[in-house]
Amino acid sequence: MNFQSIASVESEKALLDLAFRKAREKGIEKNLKGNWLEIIRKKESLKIDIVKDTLVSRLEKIHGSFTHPKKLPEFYIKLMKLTVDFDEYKKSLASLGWAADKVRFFQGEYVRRIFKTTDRGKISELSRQFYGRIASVIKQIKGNLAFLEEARKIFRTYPDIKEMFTVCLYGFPNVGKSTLLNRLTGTKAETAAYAFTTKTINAGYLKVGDKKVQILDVPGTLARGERMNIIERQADLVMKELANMVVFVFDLSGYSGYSVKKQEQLYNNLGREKNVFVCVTKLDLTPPEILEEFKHKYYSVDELKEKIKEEFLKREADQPEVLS
Ligand SMILES: Nc1nc2c(ncn2[C@@H]2O[C@H](COP(=O)(O)OP(=O)(O)OP(=O)(O)O)[C@@H](O)[C@H]2O)c(=O)[nH]1
Ligand SMILES: [Mg+2]
Repeated sequence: MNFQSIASVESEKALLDLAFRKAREKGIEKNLKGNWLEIIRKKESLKIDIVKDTLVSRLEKIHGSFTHPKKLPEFYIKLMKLTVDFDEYKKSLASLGWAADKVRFFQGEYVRRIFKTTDRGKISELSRQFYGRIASVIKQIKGNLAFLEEARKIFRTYPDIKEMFTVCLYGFPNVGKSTLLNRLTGTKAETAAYAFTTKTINAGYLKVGDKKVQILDVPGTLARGERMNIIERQADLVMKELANMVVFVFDLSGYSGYSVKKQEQLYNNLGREKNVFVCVTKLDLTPPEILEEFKHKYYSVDELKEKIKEEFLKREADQPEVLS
């Protein structure tokens, strides 16, 4: 799923400016034939058509560049529900269709009325009315356009998650999850010495023969149940909904700011319905006596790599052969 190519959403003012400017520039048709009445009618209706075409095509383009919720995989719907007001999103998308229909309707209506009147002043009056009506329609979706532009910026941070064997790197903030992702997959996810560096999901891929395993680095979590913010909730979503294997990233060094005890509690609360493996980070910063105490309980990065491959191959072997 690619969320990078969604077109930017103009403000209502920019849309109207564009449509009216195009009508002014292109609506000057020189070779209109007929008597003065016919020429005025054609001129005004040409401008009205240009306004309609410009607005409808822009609105349709914006609508088309957002994937319709019905076509989205379940995981992305859940991610959207966490990160944007999903009902508002659906309403805003629908408002584009509503506005396009209204613009089409007024164009038909006013062109018809222009061609019915024989009064020059009335033709100008009808044109003005049309522009007023259109401006009012587009202004009514001002909030929806602004909402979609904000949603677009959030969607752009979504990773391109594929349906395949998936490992989730899970743990407290600042313990070294993104650093681990980079080491396992060669990705260049941002890392920094403070909590909540990762605000959305990073994806990397580990090669296993001619196949690949997807590794997702998620924001650090404080696992505070209902009090979790939307950044943390993404971690739970990936861990619970997507991961075939969870790697609990454990920092024994104390540099993350979270005690060993706290991290053990989080680990113990994970439940055993998931396949959870522990990987210890910052070995170079950890006192040897602590490493000694925990040495039978965790995997190093290299051991983890092998473990991931092993789990993936085990799972492949369990899958029934697909007959073609
Ligand atoms: N010395 C040392 N530093 C490490 C190691 N692993 C991670 N770090 C450092 O620890 C800090 C946190 O690492 P990140 O990978 O950003 O941690 P994170 O768990 O992704 O953090 P959030 O995204 O905030 O949840 C960074 O400054 C890293 O450079 C390691 O093995 N050794
Ligand atoms: Mg991170």
